[in-house]
Amino acid sequence: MLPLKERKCEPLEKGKNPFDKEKIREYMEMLQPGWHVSDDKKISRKFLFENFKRAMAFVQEVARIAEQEQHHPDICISYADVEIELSTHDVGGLSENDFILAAKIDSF
Ligand code: H2B
Repeated sequence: MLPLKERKCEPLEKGKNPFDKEKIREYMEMLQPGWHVSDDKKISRKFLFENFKRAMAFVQEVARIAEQEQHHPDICISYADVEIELSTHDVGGLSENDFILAAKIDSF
């Protein structure tokens, strides 16, 4: 199996099941520390920067990867702090796509 950051997000059919607790645990182990699971439905991580300009450069890079992968995070920017939230709308929870994008963001 390729490392997560080298995999590609794939479109998922609606109605496919989201990851269960066991799958979430397995995939969380492949991410950097700092990611949190909420309600088994989304993962999030806060990134803190020196200033607004650096935070925005990071957000632009996240946006570029998200468009490339066609998998889109929620992004909350508060001055120099950025929170990334990932969840797969098409399955109503977490899928491999969320963890692939998280691993790519971890590897910036
Ligand atoms: N982003 C997220 N976060 N969840 C999705 O289910 C999703 C997406 N679906 N980006 C993608 C687009 C889908 O509409 C396309 C066809 O791949």
